Amino acid sequence: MNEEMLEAIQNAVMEGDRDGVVKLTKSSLEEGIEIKRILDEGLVAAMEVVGGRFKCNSIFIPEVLISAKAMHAGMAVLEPYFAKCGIEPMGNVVIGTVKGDLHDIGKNIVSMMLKGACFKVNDFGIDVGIEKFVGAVKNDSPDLIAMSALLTTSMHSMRDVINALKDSGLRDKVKIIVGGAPVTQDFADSIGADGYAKDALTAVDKAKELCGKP
Ligand code: B1M
Repeated sequence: MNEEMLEAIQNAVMEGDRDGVVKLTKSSLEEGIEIKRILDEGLVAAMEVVGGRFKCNSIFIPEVLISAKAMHAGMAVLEPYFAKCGIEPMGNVVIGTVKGDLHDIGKNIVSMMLKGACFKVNDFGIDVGIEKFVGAVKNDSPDLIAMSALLTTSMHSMRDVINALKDSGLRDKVKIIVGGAPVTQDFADSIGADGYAKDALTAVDKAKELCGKP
C-alpha cells in the first residue's frame, strides 16, 4: 500500500500533475507514511528519473520545469511537518544557490531539512551574488553560510565568495558548507570550505557539527 502510494507520487511528479502530487502527499501523511520516505522515495526519486530523461534528451526544459513545480507543491505540503521544533534554534544559516545558477530543487530540500532540524534559515534563493553572502555575514552574523551549485561552471562562484570573505576580514566569523551534484569533498577542501555534504541529510549533520551541536 505504502509503496503504491509512493509510486503514485512519483508518477504524478513525472507527469507534472501538481494537484495530484498535493493530494497524494496529503494522503500519504494521513496514511502515516514517514515524511522522509515521502520525500526520498516519492518526490526526490521522481526528480531523479526526470533528471535522467533530461540528460538523455528524451524530455526538455519545459517538461522538467513542470515536474519541478509539481515537486515543489509536494514539498510545500511537507514543510510544516519539518518545521516543528523547539524554541532554541540550532544556529542561524544563510543558504543560497550561487551566482549563475538557477537550480533550486536540491537547495530547497536542504533548506527545508535544516528548518526541520531547528535551524533558523534565511534562504536567499538562486543566482546569489558574492556581495549578498558577504553582506549577510557583515550585517547579520549567521553561524553558517550554505552554498549550493549544480553546474560545473557556477561551482567556482563558491571559491569567489570564500575569497571575498577573506578579503573583507570576515572569513573567521562564519562556517561555510557547500554541496550540489558536481561538488566533491576535494573541491570543498580546495576552496577552503569548512564542510561538504553530498545530500540533504548529511548537510544537516554537518551543519550541526559546524555549529557545535552534534
Ligand atoms: Co539543469 N542541468 N540546466 N536544469 N538540471 C543539470 C544540473 C545537468 C547535470 C543536466 C545534464 O547533464 N544534462 C546539467 C549540468 C551539467 C554540468 O554543469 N556539468 C544542467 C544544465 C547544463 C542546465 C542548463 C545549462 C541547460 C540549458 O539551458 N541548456 C540550464 C542552466 C540554467 C542555470 O542554472 N543558469 C539548466 C536549467 C535547468 C532547469 C531550469 C530546466 C531545471 C532547474 C529547475 C529548478 O531547479 N527549479 C534543471 C534541472 C531540474 C536539472 C536536473 C535535471 C535535475 C536537478 C535536480 O533538481 N535534481 C539536472 C540533471 C540531474 O541532476 N540529473 C540538471 C534533484 C535534486 C533533489 O538533486 O539538486 O543534486 P540535487 O540536490 C541534492 C544534492 O546535490 C545535495 O542535496 C540535494 C538533496 O539530496 N545538495 C546539497 C544540493 N545542494 C546542496 C547544498 C549543500 C549540501 C547538499 O550544502 C549547502
